[in-house]
Amino acid sequence: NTVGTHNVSEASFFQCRGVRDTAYMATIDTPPNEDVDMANAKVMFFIGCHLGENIHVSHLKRYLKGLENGAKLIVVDPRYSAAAAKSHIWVPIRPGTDTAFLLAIMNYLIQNEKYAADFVEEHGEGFEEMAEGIKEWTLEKAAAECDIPAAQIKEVADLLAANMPHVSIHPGRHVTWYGTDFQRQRALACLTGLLGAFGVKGAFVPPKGPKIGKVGWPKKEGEHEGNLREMADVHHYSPPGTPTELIRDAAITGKPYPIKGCVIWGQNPMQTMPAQAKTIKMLEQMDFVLCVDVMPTDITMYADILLPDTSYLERYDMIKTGTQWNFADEHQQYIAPRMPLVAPGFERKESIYITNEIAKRMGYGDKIPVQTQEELIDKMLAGANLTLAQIKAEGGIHIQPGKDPYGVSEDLVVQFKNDELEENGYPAIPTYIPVERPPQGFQRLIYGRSPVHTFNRTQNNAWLMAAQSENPVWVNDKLAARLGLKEGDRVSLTNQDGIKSRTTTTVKVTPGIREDCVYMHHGFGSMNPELTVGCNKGVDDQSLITKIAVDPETGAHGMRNNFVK
Ligand SMILES: Nc1nc2c(c(=O)[nH]1)N[C@H]1C(S)=C(S)[C@@H](COP(=O)(O)OP(=O)(O)OC[C@H]3O[C@@H](n4cnc5c(=O)[nH]c(N)nc54)[C@H](O)[C@@H]3O)O[C@H]1N2
Ligand SMILES: Nc1nc2c(c(=O)[nH]1)N[C@H]1C(S)=C(S)[C@@H](COP(=O)(O)OP(=O)(O)OC[C@H]3O[C@@H](n4cnc5c(=O)[nH]c(N)nc54)[C@H](O)[C@@H]3O)O[C@H]1N2
Ligand SMILES: [Mo]
Repeated sequence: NTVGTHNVSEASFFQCRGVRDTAYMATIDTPPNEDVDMANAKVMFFIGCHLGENIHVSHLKRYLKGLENGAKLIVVDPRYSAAAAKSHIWVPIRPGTDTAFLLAIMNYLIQNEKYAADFVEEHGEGFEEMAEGIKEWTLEKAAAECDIPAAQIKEVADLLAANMPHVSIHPGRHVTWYGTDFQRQRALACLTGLLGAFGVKGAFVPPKGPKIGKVGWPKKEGEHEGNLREMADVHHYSPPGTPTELIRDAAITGKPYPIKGCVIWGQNPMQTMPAQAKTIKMLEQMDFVLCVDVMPTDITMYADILLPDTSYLERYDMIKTGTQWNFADEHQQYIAPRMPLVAPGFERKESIYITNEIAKRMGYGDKIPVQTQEELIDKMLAGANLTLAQIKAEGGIHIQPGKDPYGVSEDLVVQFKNDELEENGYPAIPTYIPVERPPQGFQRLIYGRSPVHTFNRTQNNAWLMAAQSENPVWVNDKLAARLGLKEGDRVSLTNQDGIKSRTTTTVKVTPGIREDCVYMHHGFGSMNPELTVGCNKGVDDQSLITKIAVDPETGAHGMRNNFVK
């Protein structure tokens, strides 16, 4: 803000959930977070969401409560995930075809008048046009595209219809898969609308959280030119910031202007972004790279200066707020600043100290809003009439009565057709865009979370590495037999561009994955030798993701378009 650059890119948007947020905004005008009332759902519907391996504790609690309460679970995943293992219907879909599946469900529900007609009448916009536009998506057509039985698509649709509106259509989280993801996320939001699954028990229900104050750096005054996205007039539904690919390309080509310095703060773009060779090119042409991290990683190898941040156990941290909104009869709100357990070790400094010292040297000393993290927290808490001292006296967490989150706003509009999208040159109704299929002799590389690790951040944690020290590659049992592979065999992988993994891993032979893909956990195979525990353990999925797919609406990176043998 203060320097005035637009070129800020967060992995959590452009390589994760940004597509989801803006696709829902283009449909219901609000980002969905993961606001599904799973605890009270009659049916939970997951599309490539593998809760239980993907851990967010509060979400997991709601999900487990839902199962305990007898909810039926539908899991759409080419792999037999932990969630699939608990499901009533597992749909082992052909990777990349989910939008076709969703369109067929919607078409079937509409054709057979099994949708929430009153809700659609009251809140829908462009319904007729969408109904007309997706007519071609019969169960049979989708079955052929998705490589699953038509009867199973019907079974899913009927189960949703029989239980609407109390269905949790999970909006997903990591959704940058194929560069066609905005359309799939739009289809999910439209399906939610078709089922009337907003604001009622078990449906999409945004919680009413507590309000705290905001403190920030002043924005640079006056016009700042040089927004790469605006200059290129692309990605009109970009999440906040600049699509990473635009920044990387500008840095490499020097056009429309050179980018010669960068700050990488708590991100690891070497393993987060596809096409590592391009990332290296970008970094090598920089005059200056600053990294702020808690350990040496593959990105810090490229730092001119590496500043050591305090770890989360050594610092005051941002305030966590939320609600216990869906399984206590009483709705509760909480406000909880994270507090240090130990003093910072070695030369580690908290992020506010680092920012302020840099700001002073750059001549922005007079703009510094707070001196310490504690001061920041106190100022934010003032917005809720609280102080840090008070919260400490309350045992570290402040709990207050919450508000009933149920009910549908009269203003809610579900844009089945979005004219503005059309004006910007994108499909106005959810549209299926096929992706390339694996060439002969190759399998699609898909990846996901390890339940015990967090990306590569835990690769130097000796306890977690003892629990899981590498990332076996899941290979379908019939395919393994054809390839002569046995459980535990050590392999390397080569992708369609001839890029070979630097390291090896073992094979996990299982019927729990389709034959056209292989699966591995993300975050392994780090190459920084200073990562004394984690270096060269397992295979880095990102090193094999060399073919880039950019989502036209958002500029986010699709990462499941690569094939390996
Ligand atoms: N191939 C592939 N790519 C992916 C994904 C995938 O599954 N496969 N997942 C995608 C998703 S969903 C996301 S959200 C992104 C995540 O991408 P990133 O946000 O880049 O996440 P990490 O890889 O964990 O990198 C975090 C970095 O921050 C450092 N760090 C940890 N704690 C602290 C701290 O307290 N302070 C500071 N300053 N640094 C800290 C870590 O050491 C690490 O270097 O990656 C995306 N990219
Ligand atoms: N333990 C742990 N938990 C985490 C994290 C972590 O690092 N560790 N990271 C957190 C973050 S930032 C995020 S974004 C979430 C990510 O969690 P999720 O949003 O659940 O995303 P992924 O882990 O990428 O999901 C991978 C699943 O998608 C399936 N899949 C692959 N291709 C397709 C396809 O074409 N169609 C369908 N339907 N499914 C497909 C895979 O088989 C796999 O089961 O996890 C969060 N939770
Ligand atoms: Mo993420």
